[in-house]
Amino acid sequence: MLEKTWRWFGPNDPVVLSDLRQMGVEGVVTSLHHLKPGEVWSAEAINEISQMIDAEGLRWSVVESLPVSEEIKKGSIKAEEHIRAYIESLQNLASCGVDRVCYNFMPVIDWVRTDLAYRDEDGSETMLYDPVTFALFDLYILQRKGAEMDYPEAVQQAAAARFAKMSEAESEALAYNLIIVTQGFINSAVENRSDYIAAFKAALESYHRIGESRFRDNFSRFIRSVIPVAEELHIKMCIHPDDPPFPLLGLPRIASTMDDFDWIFAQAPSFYNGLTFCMGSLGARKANNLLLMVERFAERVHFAHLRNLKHLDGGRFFESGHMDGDLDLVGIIDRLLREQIRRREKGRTDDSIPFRADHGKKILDDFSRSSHPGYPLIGRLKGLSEINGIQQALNYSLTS
Ligand code: DNO
Repeated sequence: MLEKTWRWFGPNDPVVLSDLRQMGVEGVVTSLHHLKPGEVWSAEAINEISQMIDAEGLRWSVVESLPVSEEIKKGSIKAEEHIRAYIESLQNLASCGVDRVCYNFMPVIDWVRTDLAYRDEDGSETMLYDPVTFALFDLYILQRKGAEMDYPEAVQQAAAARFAKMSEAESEALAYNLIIVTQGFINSAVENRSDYIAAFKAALESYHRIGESRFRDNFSRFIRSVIPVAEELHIKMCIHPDDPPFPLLGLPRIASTMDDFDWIFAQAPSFYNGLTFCMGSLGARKANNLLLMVERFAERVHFAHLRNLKHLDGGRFFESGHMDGDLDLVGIIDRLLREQIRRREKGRTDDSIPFRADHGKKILDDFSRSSHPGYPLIGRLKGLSEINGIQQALNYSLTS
C-alpha cells in the first residue's frame, strides 16, 4: 500500500499531530518552516520536530521542502555557500533518520492561482487559475517591461477590460494573494513587507540576464553537487514539478514536461535524483500525458501528490474534488501500486511510496477554521479517505 501522509505546518498548525492517527495518517510531511532558504538546518532543530512526530507514533516521511535558495537558482556569488549549506542540512537530516526530500526549482514564485475562493457548484470553495487575471496582474499591477509580448491579443484585451472594472482594493487583494498569501506559508524567500510589490518586481528583474540556458546550468550545478552526497546518505531527492507547468512572468521554467524531467534526471543519473509526482501540477498542462509520465519515471517516484482539477474554457482550471476532475486519479494510483509490486520483486525496500492528498476543497466546518489556501482539514481528509478507498480496492485485485 502507498504510505498515507499528511502535510503538517509545524507547531503553529491548527491541525495538531495528535489528531493525525485518527485520520489514518502514517507519516508526516513537514519542513522547518521558520528557516529561510539558504540557512543550515541543524541536527538540534531537526530533532526537535522529529521527536514531536515520533511521540505521536508517526514518522517524518518526507521533508517538503528543503528549499533551494534564489542564490543557487541564479548562480550568484553566494551559490556555492548555499549549496554547501544545503548539503550540510542533508547530512543533518540523515543523521536524524529523515531520508526523503522534496524541493522545487521554480524561480521567484512557487505555485500560482489567481482566485483563492472560487465557488464550485456544490457550494464548496476552491482555487482557480485564470490566464486573463494573471495577464492583468502582470500588465497592469506589476507593469512588467515587455509583458505584452507574452500574451495573445485577445487575452490582453480581456485583461484590459477586466482591470478597468476592478477597484483598487480588488487589485491590491489580487497582488497580495499572488505574492504573499500563496507563498508566505511555504518556505519561500518572499517576505510580508509593506513594499512587497516593489520587492517582487526587483526579484523578477534580478532574472533579466538569466535566460533558460543559464538557469539550466545553475540547476545542473546544484544537482550534480547534491546527488553524490544524497546517494552516500541514502536520501531520496524528489523534485516537485512547476505549478502550473508553463512559463510565467518571463521566468524560465524547467520542470514542466516529460522532456524536462528526462533532462533533469540525465544531469545526475542516479535513482536518488527522483521525482515528486504531483499530478495536479503536471495535469494543468493538457499536453502532459500523466499515465505515460508516471510509467516512464516510476522507479524514481519517491513521493506522490494526489489531487485533481477541471479545465474550463479560455485556459482556466480549478482544483476539483479528488474524485471528480479531468485527471485519471485511479489510473495513477494503479500505476503506483504496480510499481510497488515491481520494487518488491526486485528486493527494493522502498516499496511503500508516500503520498499525500494534495490540497482539498473547503467544505463543511472548514469555513469556520483557519487554514492556508489549499490546506483545509475536512476537504483534505475527504481526499485522503477517497484515495485510500481506491488503493484498497485496486490492491485487492492486484494481489488476489
Ligand atoms: C503548494 C505546494 C508547493 C510545494 C513546493 C514543493 O501547495 O504544492 O508549495 O510544496 O513547490 O517544493
